[in-house]
Amino acid sequence: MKWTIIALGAALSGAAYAQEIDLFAMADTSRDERIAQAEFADFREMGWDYFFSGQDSVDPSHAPEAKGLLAGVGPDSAGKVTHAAFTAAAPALFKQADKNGDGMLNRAEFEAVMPPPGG
Ligand SMILES: [Ca+2]
Repeated sequence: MKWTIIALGAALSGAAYAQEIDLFAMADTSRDERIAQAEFADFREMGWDYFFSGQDSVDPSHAPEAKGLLAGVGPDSAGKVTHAAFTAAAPALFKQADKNGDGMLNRAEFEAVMPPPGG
């Protein structure tokens, strides 16, 4: 798990050596070539753990490397994104990403919201 989180963080932050990391494959823990809502939620939590391990809230303006991960999560009155709000946003973000409405994300749907590094 630790190395998965490190690789994920590298990929999400666009590190040069992460160009070949397949985020879809990382998120697809059941290896069925589609992302269930629970897999999507787990993947997001891994991202939070990588960037903000142990933090209850973050200031998005101080975390440009995690911009994609925090997209779609509204900040609180202090301008911070809380972990609770981040987690709570997952079902709605999943639904938005599920363009064909089949309850799963295929590769194209997933990569539209979690673009591969450099892609
Ligand atoms: Ca779908």
